[in-house]
Amino acid sequence: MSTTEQTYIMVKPDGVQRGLVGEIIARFEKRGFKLVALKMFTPSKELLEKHYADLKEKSFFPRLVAYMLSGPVVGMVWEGLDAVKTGRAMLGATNPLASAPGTIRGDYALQVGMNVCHGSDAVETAQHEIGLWFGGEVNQYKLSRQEWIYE
Ligand code: RTP
Repeated sequence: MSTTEQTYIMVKPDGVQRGLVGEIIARFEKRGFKLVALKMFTPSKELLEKHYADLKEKSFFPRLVAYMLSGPVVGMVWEGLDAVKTGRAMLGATNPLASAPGTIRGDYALQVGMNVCHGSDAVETAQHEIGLWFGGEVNQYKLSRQEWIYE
């Protein structure tokens, strides 16, 4: 069953440095999703440790945290039909070499440690991440072009 959902999408430090913020926003806008929150900032180590808590036993965890601390990120909340699953599909596989061309990672990345963007992997995870990164605060508004996206 398809449902209207919110997902947390984040342009990672390499995506910001490479000037891919506009491209990533454009892809979500053009697909038909609604932007309900947007913020640029350098995350704290504590926040990253909470965000990636499920990975803390992994050998790559310290490298991952250092990478995410290396510069500002752009966090966003996108809303729409099946936003979580579709957002992940638009990002591509975690390892960019396994990502299909046409996906963000498949078009702009080569290595897992520099994979440009993050996307929530489940509806519950998305709600948790929106709470962590935005204190749960998102905008509520009617998007006029919605009538031309949904039948
Ligand atoms: P993300 O949270 O960034 O959307 O990535 P994901 O769910 O597709 O993948 P996950 O397994 O949760 O990994 C989170 C991020 O950790 C880095 N990573 N490095 N083997 C490695 O060196 C390795 N594996 C994962 C990546 O930045 C990945 O996106």
